[in-house]
Parts: sequence; C-alpha cells; structure tokens
Amino acid sequence: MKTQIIQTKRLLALIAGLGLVVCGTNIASAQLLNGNLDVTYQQEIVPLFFLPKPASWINEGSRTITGPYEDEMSSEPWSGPAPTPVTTDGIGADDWGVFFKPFSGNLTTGDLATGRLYQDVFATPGLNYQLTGWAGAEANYSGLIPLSVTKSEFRLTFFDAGSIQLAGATLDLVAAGLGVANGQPFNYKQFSLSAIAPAGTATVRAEVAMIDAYGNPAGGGQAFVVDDFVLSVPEPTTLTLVGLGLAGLVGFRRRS
Ligand SMILES: [Ca+2]
Ligand SMILES: [Ca+2]
Repeated sequence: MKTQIIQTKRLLALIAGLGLVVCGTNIASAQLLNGNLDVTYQQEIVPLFFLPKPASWINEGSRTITGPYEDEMSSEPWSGPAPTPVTTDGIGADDWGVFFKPFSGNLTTGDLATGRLYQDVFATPGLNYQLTGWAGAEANYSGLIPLSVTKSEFRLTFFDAGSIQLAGATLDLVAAGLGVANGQPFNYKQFSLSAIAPAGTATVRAEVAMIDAYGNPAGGGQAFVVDDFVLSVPEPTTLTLVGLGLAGLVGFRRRS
C-alpha cells in the first residue's frame, strides 16, 4: 500500500512537471519585429538626402548641444556579416545591420552624439526577459578609448500601462568585451542580458545605445555596428522540471 502511494505521488509529480514544461513553452512568445534589421525604410537625414534605417524600430539621435538629428545611425549592407547570423531579408537579399556614427559628435565643442535604437513589446510581470544581439566596433571607436565618456549599451527597460518607467537592466558592452580582438569583422560578438519584469509591467523595451560619442581625434575606422537581436523568455526552469519529471519516472519504474 505504501509503495502504491509513493508510486502515485511520483506519477503526479511527473505529470505536474511535464505540464509546467508545456506552459513554459507557451509563454515564450516575446518577439521583436525585424530583429535581424534587414528590412529598411528611407529616412530623410537632411532636406532631400535620404538614408536607410531599420523598419519596425524607433531610432532617436540627439547631440548634447545642438539637439535632435537624423545622422546618428543608418542601415548598411556591410554591417551585418558573419559571424553574426547570415540572413537574406534585405533588399537584394542582403544582410543589413546598423552603423552608429560616433564621429557625428565632437569632443572639443562638447556636442556629443547619442543614438538609441529600440522596440517596445508587450510583457508580463514576473517573467524573465532576455535580449541577445551582436555588436562590433572598429579600433578607433570613441567608446574604446580608455576612460572615454562614450558608453555602448544593451538595455532592457520595463514600463507600466501608463508608460511610466519601471526597473530594467543595462549591459556595458565595452566591459563585456566589445572591441576585444577575435579575428572577426568588427570583432563582432554576441552579447546578452536578462531581467525579470516587475509588478505592473505592461511592456518591455529592447534597446541598443551609443551614448556621448565623438569623432576620434586620431581618425581611423570608428564604426560601432549591431545586428541580429532576439528578445525571448528563457525557460531556466524547464530543464529542472524535465529533470524532476525524469527522476519521478525513474523512481516510478524502479518501484513497479
Ligand atoms: Ca547578420
Ligand atoms: Ca541583418
């Protein structure tokens, strides 16, 4: 009788575990539009001069002194190569990425350049959101100058239904290895950060930012480039639950 009770408990644990695994799969639905940045539109940069920018994303450019401007970034077919995922959704089946332009800021005058690229997605309190994306930089990018004021970041920021900002998380890309040589174009690497949506969350903002950048007085290649973003709800509990379920199954079989 005792053995039967143990068997029943383990079977229930197994079923519960598998049920939660299924639920976990269903909730992982956060998705960015045009995460691979391949789809572009034509943005007027200055009167009658247009450049492509990524569709479905908000881009904001501003300089410390002179304010908003449009030439803080543009989409480029050369900025999304391997080792980033090779995709073909762009015009001419090209793999487009985004090219941030630090040299549109000026350290001498203090008119520093900030560019933000972001997208807001509906989110659920209590879930763990993960943003992954690829970033690279040429050697003379102002963000790589020792003690530079320039910051290069991936961010997750949560907002409530009234667009009031809640908690979030920031990844300092330089501290995480941006620019460290790896033999790849732009020394491209994949980065990720995650954060749990606090109570009251309605949306999560996935963002990449170049903050307070400037033209390197030394000249040279200064591109800061990004591509291939994915927003997801990781399921760290899934493997644990599968483990529990299997443990229950093993226990169940052993006793039968
Ligand atoms: Ca790519
Ligand atoms: Ca791309």
